[in-house]
Amino acid sequence: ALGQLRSVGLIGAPFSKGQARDGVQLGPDLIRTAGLVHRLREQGCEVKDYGNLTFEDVSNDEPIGNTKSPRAVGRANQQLANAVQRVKSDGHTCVMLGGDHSLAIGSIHGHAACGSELSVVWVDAHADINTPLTTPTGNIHGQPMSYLIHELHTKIPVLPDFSWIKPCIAAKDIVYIGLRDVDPGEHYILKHLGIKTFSMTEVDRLGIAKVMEQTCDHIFSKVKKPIHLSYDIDALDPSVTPATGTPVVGGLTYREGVYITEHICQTGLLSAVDIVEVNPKQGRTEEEVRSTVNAAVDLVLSCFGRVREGSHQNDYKMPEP
Ligand code: 6HN
Ligand code: MN
Ligand code: MN
Ligand code: MN
Repeated sequence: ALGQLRSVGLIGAPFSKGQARDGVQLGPDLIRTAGLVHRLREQGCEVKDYGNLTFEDVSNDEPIGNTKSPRAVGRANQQLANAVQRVKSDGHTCVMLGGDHSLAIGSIHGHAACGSELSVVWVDAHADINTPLTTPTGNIHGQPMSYLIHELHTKIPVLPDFSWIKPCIAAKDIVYIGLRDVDPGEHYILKHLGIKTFSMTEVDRLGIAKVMEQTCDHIFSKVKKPIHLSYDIDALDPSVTPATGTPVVGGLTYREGVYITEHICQTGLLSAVDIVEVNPKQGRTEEEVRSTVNAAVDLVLSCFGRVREGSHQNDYKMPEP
């Protein structure tokens, strides 16, 4: 049957300063143009579109150590955190369309500010858990998790416009799926904190169904916390979603990617979703962009009740001859 009527609050965050490639700020409008709101309503969801945030240019945003554009990233995420908190207090499941993955700082922070402890399911080729001191690139989209985890608090140096950020996630409440490009410092952190990870090796070994069973076993071990799903489109294989800034071969198939969102939907605990790193300027053809954006739309739809077996409304009337 069609999904329980769920209300979705949509926020666009056209932000790109967490990394160097132009174009990722075009993600929110592209995903909307592909019909996201209409298709969510068609499948029985109520949708309130809160529109796009607007981010002011930050002048003299000099790197701190290696870390680039800290002030722009700090301010954009503070705005986003406030917006997500509002969407959640209005009673919606929040969908944040990025933009680059540095936006997870504000999205998760704003979600956590609503009170209850969260589980985070992070679907990505990358772990995005570098600190400003372990980052090999200086790009903050490779760092968001490090600012949010209680256990890493003492490893984070002071950055301008980051002082509002308070760690809000416990290492035991995080599950990673899809990893295949993890930096040495990140690997140390993941092992040292005992964070649950399903790299592509585990996806190969177990299959996606067991990965999702074990993901849920892990995050439901004690109390059932609301789930924050942070979905980097580069988790999928570049043959499916090539229009992204840091593609890595050997990724999730379209079917595995959608299975993850179908399963998370079924838990009934999905409370916020990020869809990030869609970058049309990284597509070499129209078709590459189309395929990437369609996958992003389909992932959101299956977060909110779309199932591949098909569905019908409770009052469906069979046409009589
Ligand atoms: N993403 N680990 C690399 C870095 O720069 O820290 C890549 C990060 C990619 C981030 O795709 O959201
Ligand atoms: Mn990634
Ligand atoms: Mn489950
Ligand atoms: Mn990412």
